[in-house]
Amino acid sequence: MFGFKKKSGAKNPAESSESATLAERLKRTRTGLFGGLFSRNKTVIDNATLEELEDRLILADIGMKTTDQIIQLLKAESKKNSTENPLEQLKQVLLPALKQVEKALTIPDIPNKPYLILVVGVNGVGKTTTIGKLAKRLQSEGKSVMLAAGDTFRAAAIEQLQVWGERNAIKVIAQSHGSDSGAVIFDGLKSARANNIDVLIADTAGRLHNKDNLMDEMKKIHRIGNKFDADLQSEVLLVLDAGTGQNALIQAKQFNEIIGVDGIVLTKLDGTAKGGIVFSLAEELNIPIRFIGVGEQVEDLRPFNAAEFIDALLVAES
Ligand SMILES: Nc1nc2c(ncn2[C@@H]2O[C@H](COP(=O)(O)OP(=O)(O)OP(=O)(O)O)[C@@H](O)[C@H]2O)c(=O)[nH]1
Ligand SMILES: [Mg+2]
Repeated sequence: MFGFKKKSGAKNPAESSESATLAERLKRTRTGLFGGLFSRNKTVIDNATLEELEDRLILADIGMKTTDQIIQLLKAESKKNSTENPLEQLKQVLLPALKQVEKALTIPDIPNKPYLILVVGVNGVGKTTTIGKLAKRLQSEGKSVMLAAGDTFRAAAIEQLQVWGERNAIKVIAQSHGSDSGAVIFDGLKSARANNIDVLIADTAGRLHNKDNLMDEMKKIHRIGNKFDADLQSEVLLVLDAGTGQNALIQAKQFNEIIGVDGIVLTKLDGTAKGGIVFSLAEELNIPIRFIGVGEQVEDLRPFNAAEFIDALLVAES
C-alpha cells in the first residue's frame, strides 16, 4: 500500500504490480469506448460503426462537443480512401487533440528557491496521494523536496501527510487543525528558502462548507506566494478524478477561472470507464496534463504521454 489513508485498496496484487502496462490499467475505458468495434482486417469505417462509436463516446461522458469533433474528423479521414486500418485512422484523429496538452512538469533551475507546487482540487480526488507520489518522483530526479500541510480543515489530513513524510524522510511543515492554511504555506516557503530546498509542494483543503468558501480560500492561498516573494515561481496543479466524468471538466473550469490552473493531474484512470474525459479536457481547456494516476502505488503516477495513452486505448482486443 502506498501509505496514505486506505479508503479503497488495490484490487488485486497483479493489478498493482509495477509491470502492469498502461493498456491493462485503461482496460475499462478502452472496452467501453472501442471494445469489439474495430478489427485489424477491416479497411473502412462504415456508418454503422460510426454511429455505434458516437453512442459510446457520449455514454462515456466525453461530451457532445468533443464527440461531434471526433466523429466529423473520422468521417473526413475515412473518405480519404486511405489504406490504413481503422485503428490507425482513429489514432490520426485522436492524437493531435491530446498531443497539445502533453507538456511535462519541469522544475526550472532558479536562484529564488523554492519552486512552489500548489496542489488543489475538490475533496477526495487524490490530492494528498498525488503529493506523495510526486515528492518521491522529484526526489528521484535529484530535487530536494519539502511539503506543507495546507489542508488544515480536516485534522486527519495533516496527520496523513506527517506520517507519510516521516516514513519517507521528507520534512512536512504543519500547524494545528483549524489554523490558517495560507499561514502554513507561508511558513513552508520560509523554511524551504532557509534550507535551500528546490521544491515546496503544498496540500490544500478540498472540503470546505461550500464551493464559495473553497474558492475564497483558494484565492487567499494563491496570493500567499506573491506575498512571500513577488518573483516566486510556481505551478498550480489541479487534481481531477477521472471517474467523475463531466464533473471533472466543470471543476477544471471553476478552478481555472478563480486561480488559473497551470497543469492537471488526472487520477484513478485505472478504476473507471470514463477515462475519455481526457479528450474533453484537452479540447475545451487546453491546459497541460502533467500526470495521470493509474493506481495507488508511487510508480502509478505517470507523466502524460499522448501517443502512449492513445496506443493503450486502441490495443486490439484478441
Ligand atoms: N485506484 C486509484 N486510486 C487512487 C488514485 N489516486 C488516488 N487514489 C485513492 O483515492 C483516495 C483518495 O485520495 P486522497 O489523496 O486522500 O484524496 P484527497 O484529494 O487528498 O482527499 P481530501 O483530502 O479528502 O480532499 C485514496 O484511497 C487514494 O489511494 C489512482 O490513481 N488510482
Ligand atoms: Mg487530502
